[in-house]
Amino acid sequence: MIERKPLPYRIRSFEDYQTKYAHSVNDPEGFWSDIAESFHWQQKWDKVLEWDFEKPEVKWFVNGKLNITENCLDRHLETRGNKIALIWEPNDPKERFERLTYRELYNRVNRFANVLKRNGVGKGDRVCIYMPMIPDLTVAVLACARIGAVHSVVFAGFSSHALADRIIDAKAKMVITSDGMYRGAKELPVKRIVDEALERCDSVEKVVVVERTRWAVNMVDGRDVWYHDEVEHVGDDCPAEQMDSEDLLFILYTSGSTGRPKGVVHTCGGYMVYTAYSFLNVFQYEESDVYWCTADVGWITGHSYIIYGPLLNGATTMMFEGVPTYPDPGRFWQVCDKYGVNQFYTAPTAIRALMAHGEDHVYSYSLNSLKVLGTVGEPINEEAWHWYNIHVGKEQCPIVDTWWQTETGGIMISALGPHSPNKPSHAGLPLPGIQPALLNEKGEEIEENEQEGYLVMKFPWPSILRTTYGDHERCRVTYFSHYKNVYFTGDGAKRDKDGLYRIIGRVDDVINVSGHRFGTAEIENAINQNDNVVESAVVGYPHHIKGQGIYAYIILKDSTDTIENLRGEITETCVKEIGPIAKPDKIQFVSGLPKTRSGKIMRRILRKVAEGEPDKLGDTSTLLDPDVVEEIVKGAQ
Ligand code: 7RM
Repeated sequence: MIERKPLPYRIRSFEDYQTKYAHSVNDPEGFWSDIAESFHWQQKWDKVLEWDFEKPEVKWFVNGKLNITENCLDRHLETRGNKIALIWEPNDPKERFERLTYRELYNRVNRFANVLKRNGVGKGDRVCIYMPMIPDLTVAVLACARIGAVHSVVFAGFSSHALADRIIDAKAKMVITSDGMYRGAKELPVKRIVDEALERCDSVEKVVVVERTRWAVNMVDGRDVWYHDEVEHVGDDCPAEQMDSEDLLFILYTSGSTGRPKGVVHTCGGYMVYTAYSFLNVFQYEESDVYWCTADVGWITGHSYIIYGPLLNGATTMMFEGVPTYPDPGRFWQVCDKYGVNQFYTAPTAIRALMAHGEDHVYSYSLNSLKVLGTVGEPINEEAWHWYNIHVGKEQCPIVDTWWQTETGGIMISALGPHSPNKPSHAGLPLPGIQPALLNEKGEEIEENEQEGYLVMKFPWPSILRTTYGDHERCRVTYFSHYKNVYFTGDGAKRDKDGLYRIIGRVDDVINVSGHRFGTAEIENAINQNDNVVESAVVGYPHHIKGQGIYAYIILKDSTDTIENLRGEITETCVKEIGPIAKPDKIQFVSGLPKTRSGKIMRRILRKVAEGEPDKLGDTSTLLDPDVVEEIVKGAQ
């Protein structure tokens, strides 16, 4: 067997971390070019970095040519051809699981890529992928990357309306989907949702349908094709398209503080280098390990740490179709034992949900294979951190609390396995190459520790977003205009005496429900679609499982319907406009909203009421109608 080269970017100790961190700040270009050298480039870059946060414009590995799938697949064939690349665990534990070697995955990606071409997709075309967590989802993503098509994966929990919005914004030429899907005890008519969405989408010419549930579905003549029919007509090999380092790799929609989700754009070279580097170091993956991230590929975590990061390192990565509590709350741990999982990466909301079911479900399994535990998506409270550490990790596994965003492409602040400090509820230190800072209200940097401020990044890293699709100005305004010459994260954070970061949460109108981001304006828009609604205001409030819950204050039109009916109708409107994940947890009908004289809703007041602290409303003297506050406090749930 040909020897597998040790990866040059592995960090092996805290001392190593400190040396590399210093190097990354003193000579960022030298630091990143050393790492980038270990990938396969069809043509080397001329320049490591060009950047200007004013415009904003960031270019990494300028004029470098590559294809990320050659780095995920082709280059492993010689040394890892028979190694398992992907393990798939179905929703139903009684259904057969799947394992694909690197060679098998390579073959499937090539054939899928040829099906895309056969159906008119080429370099630069946008392809929307709306699918359950099955191996073909990963194959479809990589097939797009293989031919240079830009993938836009939409989480299959989004409604047909939300899907249509995303297809229209990206002007997608094709949709890849499945007949149906299973998720826990639920079944979802995926293809029907696509059909509904496409009533509004002119750009889509073809729909490729992958079989999952074998349900009868409607196939539109000339538009819809079955994958299993198409694949009969294509060859086994598909050459990897040559991509410029800065060509688009994918778009992923995420919510911001305005009503419309934005298409975060990532490009080929920088995203490849950063996801590979961060995966290896945060999880301290070793060659024969089995790694499992429980996220859905529909979110950035799935893109970077189910697909790209692991495969770039030749790792064995798992995909799980189901949910943590099906058929029982021991499912995660049963699956860990079944495959001997070494690194396990999940969300605090899942940990809290399982915590509520008690430790017995954990104790039924050995969990002896676990080495590193990870969390992502929201702050992890200390209670959940300790539960995870004691009952799952048996106090033997470092917990990597990974802070990052759709926009950052990869993990920014986190422990590196056991090699850097690990403290409950603290993400910890920045990875080498990442230069965070805290700013005060005036935008001045806070140099001291034990201080709190707005979290920003002072220097670009390879997987920083490049733009928001079709609207560069929006990217500039959202991330680069609040404070000069930095990237603004939208989060508040605190630094402890040792410089470890603790993320406090969003400082904008974004709420984080079970690790899913929503703009309050986005949910308000949905609620306002209901004919009975005059106006609404949405805020987040602390929720014991979801982290934050959705609290909606709603002004109704005169109606003969009962309040309970209206409550149900409005909830249904949210499901229709966004999806079941956007259902309000609490709805309070009010006669007015607290507004300033200029007509702005004072959310601070609504937040305090929702948090159950009506005695801490602060100054209400600038309100147009102070009486309305009294009514709201009285009517609060
Ligand atoms: C990866 C992801 C991003 C927002 C981010 C934070 C919050 C994420 C953590 C966290 C505290 C963490 N992308 N967030 N990770 N807060 N500790 N470890 O979640 O774009 O969907 O969300 O999530 O507020 O800005 S995301």
